[in-house]
Amino acid sequence: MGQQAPILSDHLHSRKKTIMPAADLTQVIGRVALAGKLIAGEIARASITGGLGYSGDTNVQGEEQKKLDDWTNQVFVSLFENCEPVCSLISEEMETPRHYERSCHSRDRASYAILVDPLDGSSNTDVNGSLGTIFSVRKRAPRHGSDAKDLLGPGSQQVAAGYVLYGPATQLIYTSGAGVDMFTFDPQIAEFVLWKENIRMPPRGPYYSVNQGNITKWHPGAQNLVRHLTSRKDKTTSYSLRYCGAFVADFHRCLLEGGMYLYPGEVSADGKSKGKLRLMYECAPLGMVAEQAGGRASNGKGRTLEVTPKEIHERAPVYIGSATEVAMAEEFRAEG
Ligand code: FDP
Repeated sequence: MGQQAPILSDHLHSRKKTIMPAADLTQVIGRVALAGKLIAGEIARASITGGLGYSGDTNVQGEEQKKLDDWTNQVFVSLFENCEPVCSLISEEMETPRHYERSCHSRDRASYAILVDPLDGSSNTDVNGSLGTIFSVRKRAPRHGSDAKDLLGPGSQQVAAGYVLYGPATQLIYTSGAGVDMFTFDPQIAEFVLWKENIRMPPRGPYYSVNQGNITKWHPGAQNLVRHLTSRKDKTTSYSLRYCGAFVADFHRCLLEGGMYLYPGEVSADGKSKGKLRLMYECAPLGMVAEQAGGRASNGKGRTLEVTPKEIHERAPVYIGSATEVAMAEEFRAEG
């Protein structure tokens, strides 16, 4: 038998140079991993337990909720109820933050907020497509209240971020400022096992991922960018389209094989360009992962991690992936 790769908890205990102290990191990522295991199990069985389809409710963004959106959100609500030092949970599925007063620390130990999209790509639930969970961790200000005011800073303030991908295998990817590490869930031992350490994203890639059916709704810069990527004049304009419909799954391909995921702003009747993805718990966390792996994330005009949100559910356009393709997107965006 060869040498066994470390399991997630052993790996976390041994981490040095991360932004969060190892003890806090271990607790928070450990809880996310537990959520990932529970969610992976529920998704796998949902078609035989009646767990698919719509719940009949709408979320804070006015989108129809799937039963699994609600179920996965409840997993985070209950798992973080007793997870010192996390004292606030912000979720795509909840209008206001959930505050756990007893987990607040003010003097001896930092407290944190976790921001999540519990089920990314939920249009894929009923067709057995890839899904994800995205998370971001931010340190709370020393005298914070139960609201989220102190958390409305740029994504560069994140102290950890990552995602769980529910595909043919369940994988957990995280960063806490010391590179990006990737774990695969081994159902035989019910543990996440280290697969790749300090992943580097290729500086350019062969793929772009976008809902191209929306092309006529985008601003001209994004339309021209996609025309350029597919103009097939030479190697640098001959990209292949891959689109899963789940940000996590499409980003994961960029991380491993290079390329770019984009969700440009759609131009509304009043001439304003509005994104779909949420800045604080979708774009910023994957932006941190991208940068830690040598890639980039931009809103088309500048670095995603420098955008200061005005509210927790704010949306943003996003161009994320290999440095070459994101720089190209910014050039086209600058022209229109
Ligand atoms: P979903 O609404 O299904 O949760 O951010 C949400 C997201 O999925 C991304 O995961 C995905 O890439 C995108 O929206 C899909 O949107 P379109 O249906 O417009 O392609």
